[in-house]
Amino acid sequence: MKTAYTCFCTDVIHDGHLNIINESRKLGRVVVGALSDKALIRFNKFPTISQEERIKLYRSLEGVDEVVIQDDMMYDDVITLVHPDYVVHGDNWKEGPEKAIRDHVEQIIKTYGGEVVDIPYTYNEKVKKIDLQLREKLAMPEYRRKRLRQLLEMTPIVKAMEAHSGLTGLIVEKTVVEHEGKLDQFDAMWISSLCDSTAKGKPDIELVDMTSRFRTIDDITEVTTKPIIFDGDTGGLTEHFVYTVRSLEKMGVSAVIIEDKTGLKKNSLFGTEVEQTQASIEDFSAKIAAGKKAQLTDDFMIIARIESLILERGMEDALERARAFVKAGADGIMIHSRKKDPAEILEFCDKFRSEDPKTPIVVVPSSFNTITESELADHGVNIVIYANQLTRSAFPAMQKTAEDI
Ligand code: SPV
Ligand code: MG
Repeated sequence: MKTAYTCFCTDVIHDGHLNIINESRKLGRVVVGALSDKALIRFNKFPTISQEERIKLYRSLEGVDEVVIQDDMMYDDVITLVHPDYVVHGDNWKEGPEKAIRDHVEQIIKTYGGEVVDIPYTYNEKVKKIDLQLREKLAMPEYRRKRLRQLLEMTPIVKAMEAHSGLTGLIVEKTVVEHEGKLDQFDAMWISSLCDSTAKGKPDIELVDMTSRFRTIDDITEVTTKPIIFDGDTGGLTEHFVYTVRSLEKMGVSAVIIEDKTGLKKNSLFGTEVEQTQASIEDFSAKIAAGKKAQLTDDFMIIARIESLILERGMEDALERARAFVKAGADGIMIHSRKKDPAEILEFCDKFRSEDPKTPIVVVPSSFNTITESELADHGVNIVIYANQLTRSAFPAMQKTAEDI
């Protein structure tokens, strides 16, 4: 008997999936692959039920003979395991980034006489409604908020891209590319103070107030589902920060990063070219502790950003602060640098990791931009933030268009 294989990456079964099973039954024994959590995330589909629940769901479907886990979104592992005569899929994978997967599968199974079978994609009102309901579920504050912690558990490195408007939020939400034979995407959004200020034509000096920053979050959450890391600048007065924490939690933001500066904050990339003052370890620790005490959910994260390398205060100062801020309750440490060479960042990560194997490390490779995500992950980095690239690329393009016209 021949084997027909189909891969499901859904939490809800609709007419389209049932149609694929029926068509597969006509070809032979039906094996369904459940795409693993890890692969789903890379594929821009965040699971709302567990991998085990998905397997149970697929097993319960009439006409399914076997369910296997598919860990590789390019199908290499399951093709070796199942050796299917047919790989059945909706014909929507003939276009867009998924075409890379189809081409790859076809190339491998052709070598032993296997065939790809494209079934006309089912898109009726019921399917549309289910799609929409799943998206809404991911967008709701209680789901969105916990997603960053879930991602930290499930993926080797979380990739966040800046967003400062509904439109840039949509770009981060929807961008999926094929790279070296795999699909890739961003996991989260960074609401950068620099970009939020720049979009308003203002300097990055905590001049754009929290009410306005929250409005930006609102614009973004209305049209996206991905988790949000908020650039909280210095966090302001501790008495204000405790309110900010609760407001961010309520909006479904997953984390706030606050930097250990005091007085008039300027953008870190100015370094020592402008006057900037680092907060004392005691004062900043007290701010973190107050924020942790104020938060209502266990999901929310307060991440402490250390400016010692930016302000040339040395590695030991950075490490001493990291220890103190974790002790004060920080859920993560962001270490920043404006050097082109990543050496000092990697040295910090290695030293911090040798004493603290767990606390997430965040980096922003704007200056040290030749390093790769996997190199950073090898040094213990958990979150990489592309902090201002959309703004930096859009601004000269708009200026040039204005000049041309
Ligand atoms: C931001 O994006 O506003 C940041 C990161 O704080 S940086 O611009 O590198 O300081
Ligand atoms: Mg900032």
